[in-house]
Amino acid sequence: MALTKTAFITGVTGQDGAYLAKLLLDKGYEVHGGVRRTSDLRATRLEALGVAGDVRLHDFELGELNNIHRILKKVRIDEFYNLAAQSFVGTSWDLPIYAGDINGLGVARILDSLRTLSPETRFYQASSSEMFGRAEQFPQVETTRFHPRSPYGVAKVYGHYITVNYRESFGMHASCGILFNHESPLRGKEFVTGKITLALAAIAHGADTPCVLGNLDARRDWGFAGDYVDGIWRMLQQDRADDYILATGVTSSVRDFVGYAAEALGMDIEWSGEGIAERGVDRRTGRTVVTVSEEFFRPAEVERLQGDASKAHRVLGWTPTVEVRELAAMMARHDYDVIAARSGQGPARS
Ligand code: NAP
Ligand code: F7E
Repeated sequence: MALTKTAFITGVTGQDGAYLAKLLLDKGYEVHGGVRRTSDLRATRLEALGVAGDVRLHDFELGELNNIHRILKKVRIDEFYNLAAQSFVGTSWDLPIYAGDINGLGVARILDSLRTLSPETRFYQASSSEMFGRAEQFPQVETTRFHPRSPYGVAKVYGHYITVNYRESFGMHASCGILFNHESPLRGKEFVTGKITLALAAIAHGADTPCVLGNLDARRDWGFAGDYVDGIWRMLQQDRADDYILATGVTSSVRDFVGYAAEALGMDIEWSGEGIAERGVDRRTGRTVVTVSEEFFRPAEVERLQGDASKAHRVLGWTPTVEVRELAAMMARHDYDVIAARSGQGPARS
């Protein structure tokens, strides 16, 4: 009989942390997770997936080396997944030093602690397509040159290369997943997809406040978080550690995503105007659904991302199962149903 494997997830209260915890529990792992004392979400997403009582939670702040040491001395860990980060790109311009500390140096803290206290533990680092930034190659592959455009992206490049360096220097089983945007009903509402689906769902329920957005032309390769955590797990099951892109290969604009979410809620958006004068109106009701404000533009933008996950398909046998239109509909209907449940109404129309 196979022994139960033990996993530790930093960022277990986040979107990916919750999906990964569920996946590992379903596979029979003993799952431990790090939670910030300051976290007011604590187990909300774990509760949404029905696994809150099954994850062993530990106080964990990635800025504190002693927190990592304490965990490694207390728990024998087979697989360590580092998902914790200051993950919202927009905020990283306000917190550049913090983003560097947590997203960059935090990775070095874990790797060096593992090297000293638990060198056999397999390690996963949550690298990001934001590292490609102003990409010169389409679609992006693992070897595409990085040109990050935000303090978040710069810090993730450090986290990426320190992981590669510990693998090459000390033979550690340390892998990086370069993940393109992945979303779900559990996505934070500060990210553009969650912001759009919540605002449109509220409008479908009669709210008269439009969704105010920034750059509608930005293009992203959006996939479903549930698919991506399966790819993450597969990376740590390989004999040899390596780096892999996870992406759908399809790029869509923010404007496209609005259209897909609107369609799922029975709206039909007509766009008019340009720049900050652009707006989206629902043809069926004449209501303004989207307006644009400079407030949501970034000091430097990543205009377009599109990933090539051929290596993950070939080596890991990984394929995404949810395309962007379906993803937008899943999120919009979920938000519609949550609002309906709060106000005692029925479920979303299809
Ligand atoms: P998320 O929902 O924002 O979750 C981030 C997690 O990190 C939360 O659990 C948060 O805890 C925790 N955290 C933040 N600062 C911390 C600190 N100083 N110490 C300990 N924990 C801390 O992010 P996600 O979407 O699940 O993403 C997971 C990881 O993948 C992140 O590293 C992100 O940068 C990376 N990534 C995400 C995407 C994507 O599209 N989702 C794509 C590429 C890479 P609280 O609950 O206390 O805030
Ligand atoms: O922005 C544009 C914005 O904040 C997407 C994180 O998970 O994925 C995520 O980072 C695009 C950008 O995600 C609004 O300018 C327009 O071009 O949803 P986002 P992100 O910055 O791509 C990567 C891979 C990560 O690693 C990160 O952790 O949408 N946009 N208007 C807007 N974005 C926001 N948030 N709000 C707007 O109103």
